[in-house]
Amino acid sequence: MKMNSINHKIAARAVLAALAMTAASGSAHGQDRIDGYRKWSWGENVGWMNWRDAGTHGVRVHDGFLSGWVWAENVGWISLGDGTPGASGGTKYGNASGADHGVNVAPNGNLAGYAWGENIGWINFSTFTELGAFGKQAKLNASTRRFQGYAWGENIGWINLDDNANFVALRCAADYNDDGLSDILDFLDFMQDFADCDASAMPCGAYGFPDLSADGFVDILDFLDFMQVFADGCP
Ligand SMILES: [Ca+2]
Ligand SMILES: [Ca+2]
Repeated sequence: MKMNSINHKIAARAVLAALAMTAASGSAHGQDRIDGYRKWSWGENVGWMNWRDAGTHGVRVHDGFLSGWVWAENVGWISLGDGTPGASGGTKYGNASGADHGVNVAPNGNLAGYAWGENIGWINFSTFTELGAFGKQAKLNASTRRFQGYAWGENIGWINLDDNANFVALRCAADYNDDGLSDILDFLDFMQDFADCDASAMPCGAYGFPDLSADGFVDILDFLDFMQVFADGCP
């Protein structure tokens, strides 16, 4: 174990009391991946779209924006953003030019901005003006941890995030090893990555993201975050 990480851990313990409420509330998550079973949207003219399986380039949900690639079986790759938004101090995509395009997530969950399909052009996620009156704007529902509503592709029409059987949901954080179950193996696999990764860059370890708090190192706060999500379980 490196000295600086030991210092990190000592420092973390010192501030633990002050941060315990934050950790317990589960509000310190950095980024979420897409669930292994609930990863599909439907394009009326382009068929199924997989939000998850581009490996390390799969879709990620950050605080305030999305990143990564969707694979559409009939029209290829769609970029939701490169993960480094350039507007508002790096907290959102400006969408004023193609160089800083991407999908933003408002505090109320409404999506906005543009995705780019290599074969299909722009996809507009800012559908509140047209669909807000019906509650069908594209959005991320924080309570159900799934996407809902509709986006609009300039060349492909409506993209449906609203189907009740096939939709895109955030991975349950308690399922650390991503096998669809929340059980003791997740605890053990988290502990292994926790021990292996320390101050390493993410992804690290067998399952990639023991730095739940996304603060750049793996310490007691991540352990507490994981204990909380593990206790919360999966739906
Ligand atoms: Ca599991
Ligand atoms: Ca951390």
